[in-house]
Amino acid sequence: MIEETAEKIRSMEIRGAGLIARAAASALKDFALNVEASGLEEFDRAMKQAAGVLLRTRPTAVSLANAVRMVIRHRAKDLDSARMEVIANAERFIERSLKAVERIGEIGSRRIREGDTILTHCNSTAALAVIERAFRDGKEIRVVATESRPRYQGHLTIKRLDEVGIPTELIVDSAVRSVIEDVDLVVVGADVITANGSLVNKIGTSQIALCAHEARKPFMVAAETYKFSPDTLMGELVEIEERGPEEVLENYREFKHLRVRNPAFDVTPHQYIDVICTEVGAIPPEMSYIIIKEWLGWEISDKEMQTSYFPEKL
Ligand code: RI2
Repeated sequence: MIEETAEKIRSMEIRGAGLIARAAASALKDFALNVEASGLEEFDRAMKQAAGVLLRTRPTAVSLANAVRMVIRHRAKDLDSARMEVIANAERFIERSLKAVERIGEIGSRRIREGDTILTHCNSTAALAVIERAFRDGKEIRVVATESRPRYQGHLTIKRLDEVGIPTELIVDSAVRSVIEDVDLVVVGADVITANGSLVNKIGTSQIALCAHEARKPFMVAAETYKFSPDTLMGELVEIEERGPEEVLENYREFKHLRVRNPAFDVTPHQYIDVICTEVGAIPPEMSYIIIKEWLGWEISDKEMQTSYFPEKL
């Protein structure tokens, strides 16, 4: 079950930062339910090993690390209570995560006005929640969606918007600057928000933010609190996942002097972000530390913080 879910996340059959986190929580729940262990120590060891397999699938998404950590942490003193606690943790995480997306839709949609044209990039459940909520509230809106090469997650976005009934234009990623004057605001999701409020999101996001900044168009990020990275408080840099060259150029092997690069994410500096809509409120990026401290429970001085939560240190 763990390996199966890990493979689906690796191959991006399961994708999107929130979905990955929920899938990991659900896999850990099943694992906790079924794993054979003679005692608490063996159970913890098995849980950590399973967590490591999931964590190694997609290195950038902090939602995965936050979910795994929230699920496997327990204070139980015996095997049965530990099992129950882990299962309850997983259920709580999944429920809260789904509620968070709904609440983000509610909060974020307040920034969308009647007649707005919204540009979005890639395929984000949280960003779509904002857009769909505005539409359901009766606002007449339009969307411009990018293709989001090389994996074309933009196609998932236009499919969803079409089902909902929102008029949408599809553009190639490089057309953003040409159309930005027709756009009223940008709404994107997040893979990671760092302690200083910068955004790590699908490759191309930072170019869009730059265009929006130049054109003085508001740039909104829709992100659950578990997309904020406690690790960055201790100066850790977010690892940017590099995916295979075949995603960009199928016949890349035919070239002798070519190296195809495929970074999956890029970093948008906090100066280009107007607001981050979370389930606990719409905050300026500079307030990210508060989210990490108050909502994720990490402090700069935290001892445990020094050890981070990557597999080998779990
Ligand atoms: P939600 C996606 O990553 C995109 O970068 C998207 O903006 C982000 O996850 C957030 O998605 P990928 O898995 O959690 O397609 O809002 O690489 O759905």
